[in-house]
Amino acid sequence: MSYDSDNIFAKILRGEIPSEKLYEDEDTFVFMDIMPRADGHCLVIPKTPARNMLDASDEQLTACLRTVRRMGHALMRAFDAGGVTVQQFNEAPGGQEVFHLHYHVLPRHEGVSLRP
Ligand code: DGP
Repeated sequence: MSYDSDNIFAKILRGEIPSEKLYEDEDTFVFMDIMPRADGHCLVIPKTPARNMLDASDEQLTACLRTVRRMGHALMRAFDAGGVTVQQFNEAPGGQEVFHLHYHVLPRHEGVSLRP
């Protein structure tokens, strides 16, 4: 499967549609999920094209996971959370809806379920 640069996250990266930015560095961009399943639910994406994890380079995966870890620490502090859930989906049968690699980062509290 190939990368389609018309996907929503590519448009967010190009500034064509707005997003609530939390963080960025040279390689990655982080913004709030439009349908949050927990307070603080954000998405970490690479700035360069990758359809999903199966299509990504080692460098893209390393950069994303470094930022995922950074956001995990920051969100735990900001939301006084006890843990963090990281989710990532590959291709439609795997649950992927937007075809630009992304990691969901969700702060979690004891006894609190994710919203549907
Ligand atoms: P998935 O590919 O299954 O991980 O789902 C895509 C996620 O992206 C879903 O949690 C909702 C979020 N999303 C979809 N469109 C937008 C958008 O335009 N802006 C933002 N911030 N998030 C979006």
